Amino acid sequence: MRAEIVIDDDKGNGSQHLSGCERLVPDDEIATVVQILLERISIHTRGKADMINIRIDRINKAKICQIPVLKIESSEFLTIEEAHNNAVTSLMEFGVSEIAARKGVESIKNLSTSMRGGMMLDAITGERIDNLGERGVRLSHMDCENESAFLSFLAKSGVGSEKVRDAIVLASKAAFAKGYMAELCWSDDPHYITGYVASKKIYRRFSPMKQRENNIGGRIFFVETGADLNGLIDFFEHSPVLVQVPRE
Ligand code: WAQ
Ligand code: MG
Repeated sequence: MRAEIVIDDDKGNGSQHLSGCERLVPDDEIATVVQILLERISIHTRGKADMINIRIDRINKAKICQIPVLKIESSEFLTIEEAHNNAVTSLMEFGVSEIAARKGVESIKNLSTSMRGGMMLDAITGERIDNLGERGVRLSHMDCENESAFLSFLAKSGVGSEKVRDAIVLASKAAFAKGYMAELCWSDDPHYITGYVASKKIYRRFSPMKQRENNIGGRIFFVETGADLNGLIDFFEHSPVLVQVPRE
């Protein structure tokens, strides 16, 4: 089953989406995870939410794909500019052209308000290729296969928050898609300044990617030229995946 919680601060007309999270679990764990997600959301919003949506869907178990987690690396820089330049270098190492990588950074920097999803850019030209406007593409139907094994894998990699957990699950799912080349992200949370660049194999964290108190963040998915865009979006939005960590 898939349990999803979405919170809005405007009685649900959707314009001010605050946050959301989801889990893919067997039937008998639904009640427990809904409780966990509710607790998590009340910590995040400190009672600010006007509307909380809980949605539970049945997932066809046979359609669930088990995929490997990305390898985690972290690096810190003195300035945002230095972090951005190194993020661009990593994107180039992962097959993105310099022009496209720089356009990616600028596209997030130039947002006047955060999107709910991410933009898809051609990895060579840097042109935006989705037509999903201000919403962007939103990945869902993803979770880690084994929560405690996943958390100990994160701890061993020197990371640990819910934010990182979610970002690594998302980036690992994205990286498994046909036509995907790389991803660039930083958070819209005003207190969170670490971002990352991901490839098909690596999740590389960079800090600082933005100024503290800045509440604009975003995601860019760099796509191979000529990829099946609709297939890619369909995989992102609908294919259920569970992310596996290496065996001890
Ligand atoms: N699918 C696609 N894009 C999304 C999704 C989604 N499910 N959720 C958020 N986004 C986009 C959207 O444009 C947000 O504004 C932006 O990403 C940032 O979202 O290793 O917390 O949830 O220390 O604020 C990365 C670093 C944290 C973690 C990312 O993103 C680490 C984060 P946020
Ligand atoms: Mg956020």
